[in-house]
Amino acid sequence: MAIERTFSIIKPDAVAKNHIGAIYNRFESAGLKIIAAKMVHLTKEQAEGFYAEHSERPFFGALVSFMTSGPIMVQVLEGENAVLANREIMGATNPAQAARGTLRADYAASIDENAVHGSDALASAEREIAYFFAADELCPRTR
Ligand code: RTP
Ligand code: MG
Repeated sequence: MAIERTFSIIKPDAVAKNHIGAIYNRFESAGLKIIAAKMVHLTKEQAEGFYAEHSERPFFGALVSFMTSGPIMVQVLEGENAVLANREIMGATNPAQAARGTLRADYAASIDENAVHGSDALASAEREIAYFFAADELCPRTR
């Protein structure tokens, strides 16, 4: 098993509903370690840059508007197969299709306001981590 790092966001809906602690508990219970974290309120430019791959999609404007509607928590998770492990903890993009016990089944109201983001591959994880964190802000565990 490979130790990986992935990038995670607790989106404005879940922050507003006070679910930060419950969501961190899911990560830690699954063996993922939080090695960097901060709260930020994205500007329009920051949200557009982060989701640039979706800029031609019909939902892009709504996505940017939602992601700038309030503060978010951004974090780096480290652990065995962290990219896929976090995607499994999150559940499907549309909470109506998310498996029972996943974050989106439990905390997301709709496909537009779906509680969490997680990198979908190692390459996007590297890019997304670097978008929000300087290298010296990561605190790998030594114990
Ligand atoms: P995320 O990037 O936020 O972790 O979500 P994801 O990989 O599961 O989904 P992705 O395809 O990357 O889409 C990014 C976000 O855009 C919104 N979306 N809306 N209305 C729609 O059809 C639609 N499709 C996607 C969702 O908020 C999704 O999380
Ligand atoms: Mg995605």
